[in-house]
This record gives sequence, structure tokens and C-alpha cells, in this order.
Amino acid sequence: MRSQQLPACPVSISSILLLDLTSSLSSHFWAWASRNLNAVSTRNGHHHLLLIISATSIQAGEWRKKTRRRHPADSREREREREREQSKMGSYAYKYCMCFTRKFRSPDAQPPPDVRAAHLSYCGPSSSDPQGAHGHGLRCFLSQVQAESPADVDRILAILAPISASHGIARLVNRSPAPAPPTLDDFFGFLFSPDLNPPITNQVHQDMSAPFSHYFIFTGHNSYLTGNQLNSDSSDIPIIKSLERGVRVIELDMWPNSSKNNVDILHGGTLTAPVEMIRCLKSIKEYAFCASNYPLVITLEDHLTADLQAKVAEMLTETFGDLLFIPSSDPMKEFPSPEALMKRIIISTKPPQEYKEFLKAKDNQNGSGNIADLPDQGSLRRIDSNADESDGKDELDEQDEEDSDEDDPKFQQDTACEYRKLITIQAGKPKGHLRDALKVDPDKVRRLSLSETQLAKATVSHGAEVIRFTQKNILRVYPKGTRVNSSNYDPVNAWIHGAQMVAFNMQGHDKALRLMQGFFRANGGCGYVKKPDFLLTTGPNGEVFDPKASLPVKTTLKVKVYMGDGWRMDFSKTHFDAFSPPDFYTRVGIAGVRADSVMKKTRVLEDQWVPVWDEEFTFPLKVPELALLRIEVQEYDMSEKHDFGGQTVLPVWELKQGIRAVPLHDRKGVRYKSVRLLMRFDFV
Ligand SMILES: *[C@@H]1O[C@H](CO)[C@@H](O)[C@H](O)[C@H]1NC(C)=O
Ligand SMILES: *[C@@H]1O[C@H](CO)[C@@H](O)[C@H](O)[C@H]1NC(C)=O
Ligand SMILES: *[C@@H]1O[C@H](CO)[C@@H](O)[C@H](O)[C@H]1NC(C)=O
Ligand SMILES: [Ca+2]
Ligand SMILES: [Ca+2]
Ligand SMILES: [Ca+2]
Repeated sequence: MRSQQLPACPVSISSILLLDLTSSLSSHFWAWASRNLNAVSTRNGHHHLLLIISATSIQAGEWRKKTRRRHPADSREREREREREQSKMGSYAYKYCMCFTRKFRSPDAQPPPDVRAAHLSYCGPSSSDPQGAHGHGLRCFLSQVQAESPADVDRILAILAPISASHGIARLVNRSPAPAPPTLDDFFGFLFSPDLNPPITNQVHQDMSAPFSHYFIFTGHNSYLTGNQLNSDSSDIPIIKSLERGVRVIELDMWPNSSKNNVDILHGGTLTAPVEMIRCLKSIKEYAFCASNYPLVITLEDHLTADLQAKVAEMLTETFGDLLFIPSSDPMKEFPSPEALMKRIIISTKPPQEYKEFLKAKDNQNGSGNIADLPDQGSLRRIDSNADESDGKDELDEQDEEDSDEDDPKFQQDTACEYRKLITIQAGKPKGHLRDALKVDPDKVRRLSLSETQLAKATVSHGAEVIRFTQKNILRVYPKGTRVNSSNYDPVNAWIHGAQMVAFNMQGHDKALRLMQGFFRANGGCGYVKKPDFLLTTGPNGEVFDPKASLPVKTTLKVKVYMGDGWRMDFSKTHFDAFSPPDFYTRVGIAGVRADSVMKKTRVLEDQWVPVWDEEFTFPLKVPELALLRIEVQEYDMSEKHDFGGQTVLPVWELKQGIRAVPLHDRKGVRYKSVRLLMRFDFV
């Protein structure tokens, strides 16, 4: 010891001492240090000790920063010094861990007060009628607190029966003449299991027999790109990943390969490397129905000559065979239902140019108008050029359109017809006045594509027309061209106007994508979610829902965040904080229409692997039909960006009432093995 005397133990809270010591340390010192030490480092032959008695707030990073500042030196020397320091740190880490297991009580999940109370009143000695007419206490609890239907109560008890032996919850479902009420541990174990007690159902439970236009559909944008929109590779891997997640609309941009005799998939006009179309189709066939049996739509962006279109027709029919749905009527007056097209692949693209001319001629004979006939007043163009003024680069959007209006002299009616016959959902580029582009044709349904920017403008001026259009037709919205980093946009404006295909870049991870994934956890994750009735109904005078109107509160969601657990199983001891257990807090809130959107948070619980917050939040909701519950756990750090501890997004309209185990996912949406929250949901 050179410069400082060791202080008497224990040192008062928050003391921070930087001790400068000579090399040899006595065993007496280490005995003391293992109880009080927070970090050690060696520099210039001296040991530096950092003592933080309340070991919660100061992070290793911050400490290193400080010590570094104290020893300014030539930068290369400093770099080497830091390396040496870090390797030394490694050898001390174990000692530190020894110290920390002794210092912090080993974590143990204890039931929160509400669970104890429920156990006492339904399964305890004084519970009113644990073995009465409704069977044992768990049965009463399931129907009264969890609001499960009688059929679901039976189903849950049946599920529990075979697992109970291995889970040690036999007593929960013991059907012997005198069943013992479940112990508190058994009861708690059941409630905190996401598999046994999930927050939403994993069954398809909506009516699937309405036309396509009555559903929101899980939709990918440029599904073949592995990264950004400019120079990443094209591949079938991101397509497979999307399909595994239940995405039901895959987009492929078709271009001639450089020898013009084959079809490549790539993002035209950029440096993205191509992938052969046939490879994408084969992978699609293999994975199309791995996550959902409901129909898979392929939207084709067509930049091909007629002979290559014919080649595509051949590839599609040969690859998919009977899976490919070929529409019988042309044009369709109403889209088929998802149920009618189970396990089928359907094609959506613009009809080939020449055939459209042919149709136009036919329509003209009958004297009825067609979008392509209408005078091009250029107002949608104006929308684009307004966008140009506002953010400068929106003309890139053009590249995302299906339409490439290239005339092909080698056109042959027959070959184009083969290709055209395969198109179930005909797409069109918005031409002419927006009002005309959104006109509902009673004899023909179709799909219209708008960029997020175009949609934003269209909904400001023509909100009602957009909703009316989407009652029968399909609206696809895609990210604006300036999102070169494959980010996404807020989907709510598109949903509230009834847009079925809100096309998202699926390869990255951002808040918008997490919302999208959460939205499509609804309806058993099948990729189709029924639109709320208010978007589909029309008043006696043709009025439709008005998203701008001030709406009353329809319901109030009460959310209680009891506790969390699982990090100690899924993460290393030092993942969150190097020198102490994590300091978790939970953010909980709503994403939906603006009036409903809010985020709140629990307090930070310091140094606890199994935090028990026991806090309640109230969310008045005006449009619960489109509200998403956002849940996010963060690990608090005073000096740095907080660490991510898990997230999930749940469709509010599907939340099951009562005490539920909510599994958390990583940023990309992959579910953690053990991390979960115990929560309670009630609608009042
Ligand atoms: C285009 O595709 C054809 C047919 O698969 C192939 O033979 C040719 O090499 C391809 N051209 C280029 C430049 O890749
Ligand atoms: C259009 O004309 C064809 C024959 O020219 C006829 O069969 C068809 O019914 C007509 N359609 C309408 C909507 O008038
Ligand atoms: C991607 O670009 C958008 C703007 O187009 C920007 O808001 C966002 O922060 C960017 N994201 C990343 C990860 O760079
Ligand atoms: Ca941390
Ligand atoms: Ca901590
Ligand atoms: Ca921390």
C-alpha cells in the first residue's frame, strides 16, 4: 500500500475511491477486496482500484473513460496500454463475479401480491367453493378472472393434464375424488408460462370467407433484397425468411438479364446484384405455406419484353403447378376470399401493355370509360412534383411502380395472353386525376399502388374516396424511394384508410416493422387480419368512416406490469452491466391513431434479475380496433445508451383478459427462450 490507507469496512454508500497501490497485495487485502471491490486495473506498474459501494450506477465504460483521461499519453502507447488493461480486466472478471454472487442475493421469482391474492381466494383454505359445482378453484379462476369461455376452460384444463406430471403441477388438474387445491408455486408456474397462459390466441378465429379486400394482408416490399435499396445483393434467402414469418405478399421486380434471354430479379436502376427468377420461384414454392395455409400473393413488377413475359408465364405454371390459381372470369367483379384460395399462389401485376390497349378498344366500343382513357390531367404527377419540392428526391418512387410502359415491337398477342391469364389481381399505375384513379368500378376490381408520400397527400384531400376505394379494391402502399436504408414508415395512416397491402421492407429492424409484426400476430398469425367493420360499412348516403372526425373513447385498457423473468437464463451474467445485476424498467404504451398513441414507463428497479414492478397503466382508446400495445424492456445505464432487454407488440383487440405471461422478442422479432413479463389486461 502506498498512497492510501484502506478504509474501515463497510464504506458508506456512494463512496468512490480510486486507490493507487504497489504491486504486491496481501491475502488479507484480497479477503477484504473480494467483499468490497468493484474493479481493478494495472497501469504503469500500479494497481488502480475502483470502489463503488452502491454498485449500481457507475459503469465500467465510464470508469475507463475517467482513468484514460487521467493518463494522457501518446495515442499509440495509450492503445497498447488499453489492450493490456483489458486483458488484465479479463483475469479479474472472475474474481469480480465471485464477489457479486456473494454480494447480491441469488435471484428467485416470487409471485406478486395479486397472484397470491388470487391463489388465496380461489385455491386457498377459505376459498368459497373450490370443489363445488364448477370443479376445483382453477376452473373458477379461469372463467371469472381470465374470462375464458366454458369451452376454453375445458380446453386449458385438458392441455394442462398431460403436462402436469412433468411440470410438477399435477395438483392443478388432479381429478381424483378429493383434489388438493394447487399450491401457490404451481399456480404461479402456470400463470407465468407463455405457452400455457398466452396473452393472445394462436388460432385463426376470424371469418375468412369475405373478399380479399376485407382483410389487411402481411405484405413485403422488394422482398428479394438482403440489405439496402441501392447496392445490396438480391437473394431468395430474405424471401424464405419472410415466408417463415407468415408474410403473405412477396414482391419480385422482373428485369431481362444482360443477354436478354432470361429473367432476373433485382431493384432496377440501382446497383443491386441480381438473382435468377427461377431460383426465387423454387424457394417460394418450397416455403409458401410453412407458416400459413392462406393464399400467397406474388406481386410482380414487370419490366419485361413480351417474349420474356411468356417465359415468366411458363416458369410460373411449371414451377407452381396446381398451386397456381388461375382466375376464370376476366375481369373480376369481386375478389375471392382467403378461405376459397387456401394453399394457392396468386399473381398480381399490371396486365401487359398491349392487352390493355386491346381492352381499352373493347371498352370504347361499349362506350364505358376506363382509367387509361381518362384525360391525363397530371394531378397525380403534381402530387409527385409537390413531393419533389418537399423532400427533393421522391421521383425515385417511380422506380417502385409496377408499370414500365415500354412498348415492345416484338409483341405477340398469344404469348402475352398466356401471361395475362395468370393475373388474379390486376394492378394499375395511378393515371389521370386522383379522383379518377380512386373511382370504384362496379364491374371490375383492381389494385392501385401509392407511395407513402402519395398516400399521405391523397388522404389529406380525398380520405373518403380512399376508404370507399378500399372497400372493394386493393390499395398497396410502398415505402418512398428515399428510404434507401430499407427503413419503414408509420403504417397507421394506411390502415385507418383501409389499405390492405402496406408493403414493408422486412430485412432490417425498426420500430415500424415491430408494429407490423405485432399487428400480424393477430388472427393466429396467418397473415390476414379482418378489417374492422367501420372501414367496410357505408351509410345510407354513401358516407364512410371519417378518420379526421373527433371520436369518443370506446374502451379503456388497463395494463398492469407485475414482473419479468428469464434474462438470467437467456443472457450472460455480465451482458447488461459488467459489475452488477441489471436495472430493468418497462416501457408500455399504445401505437394507433394519434389520439390513442402514448408511451409510459415503470420505475427503474436497480440490480435485480427478476424485477417486480407491480405498476398499473390506463389507456383510454378511441380506435381500439387498430391499436397496438407496445411493450419494451430497457436496462437503465446512467452514462451510456440503455441496453435493450426485449420487446413485443400485441394487437389490443385480441388481448385476453386477466393475468397473462407475455413472451418477449429481440429487436428483429425473434422470440427469446425464457424472457417474459407477467401482466394483467382488463377492459373497463
Ligand atoms: C442470361 O440467362 C441465360 C439463360 O439462363 C444464360 O445462358 C446467360 O448466361 C445469362 N446471361 C448473363 C449475362 O448472365
Ligand atoms: C360490351 O360489348 C360486348 C359485345 O360487343 C357485349 O357482349 C357486352 O355485354 C358489352 N358490355 C357492356 C357492359 O355493355
Ligand atoms: C434510414 O433513413 C431514414 C430516412 O429515410 C432515417 O430516418 C433513419 O434514421 C435511417 N435509419 C438508419 C438505421 O440509418
Ligand atoms: Ca447496462
Ligand atoms: Ca446494475
Ligand atoms: Ca445498468
